[in-house]
Amino acid sequence: MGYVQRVIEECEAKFPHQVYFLQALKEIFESLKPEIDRNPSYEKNAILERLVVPERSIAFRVPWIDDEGRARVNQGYRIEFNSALGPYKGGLRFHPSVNEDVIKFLGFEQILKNSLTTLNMGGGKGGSDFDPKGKSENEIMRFCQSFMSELYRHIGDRTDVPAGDIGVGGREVGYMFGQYKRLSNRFDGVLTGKGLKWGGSLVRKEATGYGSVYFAQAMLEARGESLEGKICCVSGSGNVAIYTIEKLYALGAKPVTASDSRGMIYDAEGIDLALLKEIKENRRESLQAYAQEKKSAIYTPVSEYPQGRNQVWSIPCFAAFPSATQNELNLADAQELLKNGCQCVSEGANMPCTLEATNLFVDSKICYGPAKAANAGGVATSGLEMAQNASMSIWSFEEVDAKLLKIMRGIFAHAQETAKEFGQEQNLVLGANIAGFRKVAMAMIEQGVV
Ligand code: NDP
Ligand code: 2IT
Repeated sequence: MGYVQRVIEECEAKFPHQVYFLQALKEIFESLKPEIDRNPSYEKNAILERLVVPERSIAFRVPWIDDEGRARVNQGYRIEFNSALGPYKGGLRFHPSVNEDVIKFLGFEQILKNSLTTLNMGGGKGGSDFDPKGKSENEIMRFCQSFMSELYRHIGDRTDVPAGDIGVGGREVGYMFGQYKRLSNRFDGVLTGKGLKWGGSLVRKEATGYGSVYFAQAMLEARGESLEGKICCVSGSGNVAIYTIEKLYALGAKPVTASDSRGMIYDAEGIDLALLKEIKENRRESLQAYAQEKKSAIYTPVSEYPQGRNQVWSIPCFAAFPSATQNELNLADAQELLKNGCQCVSEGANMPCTLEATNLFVDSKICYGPAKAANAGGVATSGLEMAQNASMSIWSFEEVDAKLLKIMRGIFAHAQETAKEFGQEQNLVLGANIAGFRKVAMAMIEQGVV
């Protein structure tokens, strides 16, 4: 049995219930095979066995008091996966589905994603099974303060720098930063995605969505294509989806869908971005409100999705931007997209496509940007926020945006070059995984068995 297969099987035996972690692991390791076969030094240095075990896993109790005065408890996590390239870096997710498996898959992906950015960041991820939906402003604040009351002792601007993810945006980062500062008595760049008046970077809020569109643009340009005038389908309606839609409009494309956990909208006139922002960023309401206010929009609730399949992927489009959550696009969705002529998929969310859908997109040779490449703009701009904090400087919107564009184009070129080495120029899954892995593995070898 080959080295890669042996480590996959060991992980399957050790963590049979960690289905998301095993899914991410298989996608990555399968594509590393040709690189591993060429270099016996990886096995000699036990790189894969070391890579799959987090350097440190922290699980903790998060007690808080709700508005009725009842004591409530949630589970908190921070998994500090790999620091070969720099301080642990990665978001915090607050969602009822969060468990160790989810945080492990996200942290594992983050190692290679951060490597691709070319900035010095290791990989980590954290979060809680806390559900922000239906909670008052004060409950959110008390929860964030309690979460940080434990987390603060594990993080630091040169140790571990968390940020946002699902359910964690500027508001939550603010409450967590306030509590960190109070407990540590330090104003450090210990979180990214901070408010613009107190250490945040311009473009961080927009970065993941903008980056995902920049990545699509780079893939298409390499084939003499563009997004201009093209119909696009976006899923999600949170941070990543909103700024994906904003950048699609800026490049002359027409985004016609959005979704949330309760349903989806199809607006043939093009999504009204100002209305979407008002409903999601200010009022924090369901997308149903969009359809009530905009007559050209058709709203389909999840209960009416045929066979439970996300209706977003049934709308014919040139390019698709899955930007909500993991496994939101399955094999049947991928087949339908291709049947309807879809030429490009850029993953804003982490692992939004099932393994079968990913394999079909790769085999079909359309432009397919895997998450760790296509959505790396968010963490890359977090890295730019860290650089500004460390040098006490503030860069303009144009300056940060130009750096983001350059990083995204660089990631595309690096992934494509790497794929070409293996005779598979179009396979950016292979290219991104190997390009990200090489740098981490070399750093681990050079730093010895630690
Ligand atoms: P937000 O919380 O801002 O938005 C998430 C969106 O996805 C909401 O519309 C939400 O609907 C929907 N959603 C979440 N979970 C589910 C679910 N289980 N089923 C259906 N819909 C769901 O998060 P982000 O936009 O920040 O994150 C979206 C994705 O992008 C995630 O995969 C995240 O890991 C990834 N990502 C985020 C980055 C960032 O910088 N924020 C960077 C790189 C990747 P509802 O409002 O109803 O819950
Ligand atoms: O998945 C991700 O890359 C993020 N949620 C962003 C992490 C970060 O540190 O900015």
